[in-house]
Amino acid sequence: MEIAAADVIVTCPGRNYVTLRITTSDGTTGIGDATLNGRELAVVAYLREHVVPLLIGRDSGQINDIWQYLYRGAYWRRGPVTMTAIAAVDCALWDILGKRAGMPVHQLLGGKARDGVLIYGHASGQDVDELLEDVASYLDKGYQAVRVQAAVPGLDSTYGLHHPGTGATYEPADARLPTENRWHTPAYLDFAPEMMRAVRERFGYDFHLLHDVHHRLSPLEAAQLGRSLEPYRMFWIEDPTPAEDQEAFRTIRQHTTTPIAVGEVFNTIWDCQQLITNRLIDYIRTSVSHTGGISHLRKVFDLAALYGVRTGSHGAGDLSPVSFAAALQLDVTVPNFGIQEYMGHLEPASEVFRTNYEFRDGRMYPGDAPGLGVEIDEEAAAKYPYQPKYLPVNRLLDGTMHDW
Ligand code: GCO
Ligand code: MG
Repeated sequence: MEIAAADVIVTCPGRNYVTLRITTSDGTTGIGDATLNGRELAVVAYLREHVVPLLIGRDSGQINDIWQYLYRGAYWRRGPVTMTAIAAVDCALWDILGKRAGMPVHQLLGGKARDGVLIYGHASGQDVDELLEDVASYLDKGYQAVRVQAAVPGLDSTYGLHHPGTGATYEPADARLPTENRWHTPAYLDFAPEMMRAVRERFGYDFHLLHDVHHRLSPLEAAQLGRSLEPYRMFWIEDPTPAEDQEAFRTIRQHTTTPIAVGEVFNTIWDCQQLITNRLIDYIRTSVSHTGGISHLRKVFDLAALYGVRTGSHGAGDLSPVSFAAALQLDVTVPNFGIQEYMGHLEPASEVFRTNYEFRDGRMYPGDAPGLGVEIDEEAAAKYPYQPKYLPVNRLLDGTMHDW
């Protein structure tokens, strides 16, 4: 069925989201998430100016060819803007295919390999006591896996904590211009094992414990961290060092048995090829919306399966409900599924995006609606106009720019 129109919808129900909606000549619509946190309008322009004109008149069922056309045809390959735009097209086309077939996308991918997917929630606190209360609330809700972050004593601010008053989730893109944070690795390396000890002492070992380091350490520091956390049996530590230096993970690997997860900033299979084929990581965190859509992420996951690496996709609140629904469709089908991040979405996102996934006993179930199982309400979206917002930046105590 021919593609008749493609529209880019920008909205800010709690935070900014960019959604591509493709319409075929019989009126079927499909949507894909095109949100790139802090650089949203770059993807909007890429889609409107350089992708939409190429889609009109193409057969919406030729998902593979359209993917290759946009990837190879651009000549300038890869990169977050290009790959987020391609991802949005890919997801929207899978959505259309599912609706036309009357089947959920997971059925088109060969069917479910499990009923629901294990998710992890985000507990945090301004101090350890507050963190412990938050962990308790996740366990009470039935979560079987919890990521923990707490303010590092002596530092003014720490990434990944709930902002007071925003409810269940935090929002890193919090200001009109980037907030400046300060970082001191020694303070963090002292504190992290204390935090994990407190969590395990209070709640025991009968749930999965995760932690995000957000690219802030050197390989040796990361190795030290991994070792110091071994007694607390982490499910993973995430992004211990800057992800683009794939060889660095060999050093971490040689010194610790704490599992490593990496990849939320990767856009293609090439970005993680060495990490996977050299077995330098345990979980690959590439996402549907930043890694070229369902079609490309599936290839990443298949490569990972060959090397015993499991999936653990990024699912922060800046990946829209469209992205999360698409992630679930793929997660339920892959043999090497590990875990899926779920941060939830700030209200009023649920007014704009109608989802049909369901949380039960620590797992998320994608539902059986045709396509991706998520719809956007354009009238509701129009009530929440785009608000320019940036991610923070981070400096060492002497002012040197650092990873945030
Ligand atoms: C995570 C991530 C996020 C990112 C955010 C950037 O593990 O959930 O690190 O918090 O920083 O998605 O836009
Ligand atoms: Mg992360």
